[in-house]
Amino acid sequence: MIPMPLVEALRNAQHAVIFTGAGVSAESGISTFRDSLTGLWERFDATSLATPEAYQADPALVWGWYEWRRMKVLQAQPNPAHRAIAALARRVPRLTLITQNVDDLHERAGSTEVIHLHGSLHQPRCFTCGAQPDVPLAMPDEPEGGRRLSPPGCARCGGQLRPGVVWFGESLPGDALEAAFQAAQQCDLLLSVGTSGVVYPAAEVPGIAWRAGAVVVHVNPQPHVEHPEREFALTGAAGEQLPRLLE
Ligand code: BJW
Ligand code: ZN
Repeated sequence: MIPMPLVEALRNAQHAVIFTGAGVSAESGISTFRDSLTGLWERFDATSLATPEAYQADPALVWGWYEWRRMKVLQAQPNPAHRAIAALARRVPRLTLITQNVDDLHERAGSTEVIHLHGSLHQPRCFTCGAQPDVPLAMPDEPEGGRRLSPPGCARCGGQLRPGVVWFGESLPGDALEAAFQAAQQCDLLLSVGTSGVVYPAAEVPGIAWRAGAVVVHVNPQPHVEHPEREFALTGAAGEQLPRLLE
């Protein structure tokens, strides 16, 4: 059963925010970061792969790992959770979709104007001059974790391309962060879907909405609810829970 106050909040919502993390893509076969055994940071060392220092120390290791991840995303399909989110946007007067994910599965499910707080696997850029050329995927099939692969050179400045994601210690894109915080401040309902909420500043988004008076809902097999009076949990997989909101 969906809790009655949540049904009411959905029915009355004028501006809903959906804030997603890796869990929304889990049912598409894309690994989360911190789930035990399967999470990327359980199997791979984040400091050797997801920092600017790691890229500078060993660009081929980092580029090859991210190209493996890009390949996994290109082979995956949106799941019922991505599709339910796209459908919800047609039901509420205004919906802002904010994702921490670097995949493009929301867009492929039909969502538009997605705010990507942590960049995209699909938009590499030059480490030196910031140019964003199209880079065809080099490999149709790769071993788990990818293989060392030298990053392509930049046609404009001769520098090296890097994955277009936000690594630890890097600033988030300012326009995206500003738009996300503003939407959280203004919304009356926020659904936080499939995120552990441990990575800042993105993790501030649900709290901003809650403090501004919004109803906050966590869709997660292991939800974390702090303020039960205006915060709810839909406990379970996003691909099962989100379609129920459309019934
Ligand atoms: C399901 C499910 C299903 C499973 N259905 N649900 C304050 C204190 C301490 C440290 C910091 C701080 N402020 C900033 C920092 C440093 C750092 C940080 O936050 N560290 C924390 C880990 C402590 N932040 C940064 O460095 C950020 N930059 C920054 O702050 O700049 C300012 C600055 C500059 C200079 C110096 C210092 C500060 C940048 C953070 C960038 C994060 N990047 C990553 C990698 C992106 C590239 C890549 O993809 O490789 O982003 S880390 C990784 O975590 C990725 C994700 O977007 C992010 C969040 O993870 P997410 O999505 O929540 O996934 P999981 O795995 O954690 O959770 C999955 C959830 O799904 C779980 O809850 C499951 O239960 C659930 N689930 N199956 C629904 N079927
Ligand atoms: Zn360049």
